[in-house]
Amino acid sequence: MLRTRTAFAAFVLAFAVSAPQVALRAQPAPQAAAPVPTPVPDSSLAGQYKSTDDPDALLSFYIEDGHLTVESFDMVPEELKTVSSTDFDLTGRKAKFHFAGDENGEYLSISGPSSGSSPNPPAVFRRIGPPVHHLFHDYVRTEAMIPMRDGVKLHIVLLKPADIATPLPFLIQRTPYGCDGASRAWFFRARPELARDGYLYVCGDIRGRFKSEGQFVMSRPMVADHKDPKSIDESTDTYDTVAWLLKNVPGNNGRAGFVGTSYPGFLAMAAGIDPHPAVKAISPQAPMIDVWMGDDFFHNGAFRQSYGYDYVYMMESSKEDTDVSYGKDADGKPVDGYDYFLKRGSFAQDVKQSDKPVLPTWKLFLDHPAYDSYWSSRGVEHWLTRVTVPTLSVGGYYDQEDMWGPQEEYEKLEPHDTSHENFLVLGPWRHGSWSSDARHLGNLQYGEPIGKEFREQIEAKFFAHYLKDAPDENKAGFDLEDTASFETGSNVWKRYRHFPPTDSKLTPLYLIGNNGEGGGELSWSESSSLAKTSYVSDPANPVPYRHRPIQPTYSEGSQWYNWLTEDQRFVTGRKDVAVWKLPVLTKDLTVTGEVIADIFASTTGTDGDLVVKLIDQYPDGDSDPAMRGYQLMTNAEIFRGRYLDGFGKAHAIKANSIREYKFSLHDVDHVFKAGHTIVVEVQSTWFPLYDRNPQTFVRNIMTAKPKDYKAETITVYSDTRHESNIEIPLVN
Ligand code: PG9
Repeated sequence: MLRTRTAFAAFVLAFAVSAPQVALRAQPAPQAAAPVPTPVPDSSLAGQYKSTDDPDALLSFYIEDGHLTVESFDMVPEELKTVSSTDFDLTGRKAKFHFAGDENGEYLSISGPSSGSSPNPPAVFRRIGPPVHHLFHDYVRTEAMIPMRDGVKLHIVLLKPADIATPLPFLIQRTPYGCDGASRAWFFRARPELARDGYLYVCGDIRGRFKSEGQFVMSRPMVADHKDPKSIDESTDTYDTVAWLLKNVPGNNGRAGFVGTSYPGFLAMAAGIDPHPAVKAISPQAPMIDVWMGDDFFHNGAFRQSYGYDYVYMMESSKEDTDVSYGKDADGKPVDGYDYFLKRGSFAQDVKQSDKPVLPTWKLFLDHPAYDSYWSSRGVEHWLTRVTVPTLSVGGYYDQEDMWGPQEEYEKLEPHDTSHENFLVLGPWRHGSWSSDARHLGNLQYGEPIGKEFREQIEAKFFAHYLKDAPDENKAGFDLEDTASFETGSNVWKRYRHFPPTDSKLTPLYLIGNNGEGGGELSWSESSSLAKTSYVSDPANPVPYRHRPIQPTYSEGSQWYNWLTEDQRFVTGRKDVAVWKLPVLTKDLTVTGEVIADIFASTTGTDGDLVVKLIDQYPDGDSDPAMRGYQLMTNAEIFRGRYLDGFGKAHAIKANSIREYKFSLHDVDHVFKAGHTIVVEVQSTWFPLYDRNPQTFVRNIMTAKPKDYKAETITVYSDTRHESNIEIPLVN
């Protein structure tokens, strides 16, 4: 799920990492009971203030109607409560502003809400000039229940700018996460550029969620015939929503666009399948396209246990979102998710120990572990046979939930793109983090606010170009030919006429074993002699997928969001992780396109998983102290062995037979710099994100018994008949 980050929230989050650069005066002691006259704020406090840690964090303060007021690019003006001549509260958000001076001039500190028992340290801002006033349209909020073709009514919130007289297009987001909070302030916070451009913004609750009637069905399958008046799916609900809006909302220009991230991204894509003729542009962002193949719930047949458990608990316990907890240990500390899921066992056991009944999607996981019609009917890729409307797919190279969806969507549509209306934007973002202005993701530095750049230069122009009657000059310039990608390592935006670009060539990088344990070398040439590498994978001691302790996925303080960028050294030394390394690079290596793992392996068991990771290892003397020796994954994926002969049905692997595991590690656009090293790691557990494979074949892996979980030896081969390698899309 996407949690939108506002610039303001970003300051509050930033407090955790930013040490204040000036000593702050103690806060004035609270006044005794007698009412104290509220001081009138001093106009000398007015100004634009910039964070000392984040060059993109700017706040403006000024006096309006006798009150100190704050605004920013994405924060509508808000009146502050005066506490004293130097202290002001933003009550709703529990933030406190304290103005003070030092030898260099005035500064401002902000204290955010405390997290847990420790208060956040204040962020420090310095005055850089007079206040800046931004344009905020006067969005008026109304609600409606819209009848669908089967009589079910769906709830929408409409935000209509009262200060724009010309007809406007609709910009629609449909969501399972609730529209009650949709307001002018929320729109500017979530999508400031689009809010400023002026749209008839519609937020719609989908069936069975929040204020909408009907039944919620997780990633609802598409129906075959959209003409049948009785059958419904997300595409028909979209169609009916547009038809109603055109008729019932005055001041529209007859055009509609859809935007959404993740589940709402899937819903935006559904708007493009047999679309209403008024739909003129869609931007599915991090859409889940197939939750079994490569998005939220399974990857290549491996079940995402912690995510599948947590997300379904959140969504299906009630019509609204329900929090997940892993409980507390004997010392009152939150239980580590690694221990929690290890103790609970197979997914069937996991669900049995839940305080909820078997929720519908848990039942789907339990009864349909393989890719049968229940899952393929949910696969949106099977419907992508035509570019019906201009489509802007957006995805993150570090998306921890739906990395596969946008890449698959673009690739499926591309052969049908005769009118050049299939566009792709990829960047080193986590799930939906193009909504943030940050210049980094975890420890990965971009050097520029790439989310903002994408929103201003591509997204806003895309919608203005296809939806507005007369886009203003700025917005007329939608000039994306096909793909924009932010290349990491070099940290530059690249534009391509097609992705992957034609000059990138898949080049094998061979895993040369060392006839023993642990791994070996990588080489651009094949192995001339037999070499193999073995490790023992024990389901009783699985490799953690991220640093422990592991919090519930969406809980406060959860480290879920950036796990794909974590330094892999925390597992590299384990005996059940095999490691191959290339000698230190003497020149930059640009890699753009899809990476493919092609591994020949055997197991002493009759089932098993293979996880393959491609890693950029930074030099020990890197100029950024945080990155010295850092092992940054650029690509990674898992494959469940029981599906080597097809995803539709599980088959046992013959013990000790050599099998070829060939699967995609997804797209990348990265420069491995001179002085860095390329590393490949292979392991057979990635827990608890992926359930443990018992390594003994059982018909339904969800109900495996404790006795089925066995330690087994995995061997990776490198010889003339079994050339284990990673195919790298080399550009130079
Ligand atoms: N990744 C979330 C999701 C989408 C679809 C199905 C299940 C989960 C989301 O962020 O919406």
